Amino acid sequence: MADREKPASPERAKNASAAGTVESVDIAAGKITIAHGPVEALHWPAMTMGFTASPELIAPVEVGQKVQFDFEARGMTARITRIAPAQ
Ligand SMILES: [Cu+2]
Repeated sequence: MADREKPASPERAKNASAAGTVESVDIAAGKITIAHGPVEALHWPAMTMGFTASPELIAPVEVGQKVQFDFEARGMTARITRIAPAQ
């Protein structure tokens, strides 16, 4: 993701949805890496990036799985709030 200067005040969380393929998942650490498509709501291009998520949320997720997910982005940090296999 592009480098940006750290804002003086915390950025507001923005909610968005995306679809992608799971590249790696670390349930214990609550981290998942997804190669996702463009996120128009945030003006993000397609990319591979790490997200945080509760271990319970990502426990059923498997590497290589195609998923659809919702997340909350705060600057460069994004936390998944819902994730499900892509239909
Ligand atoms: Cu991204």
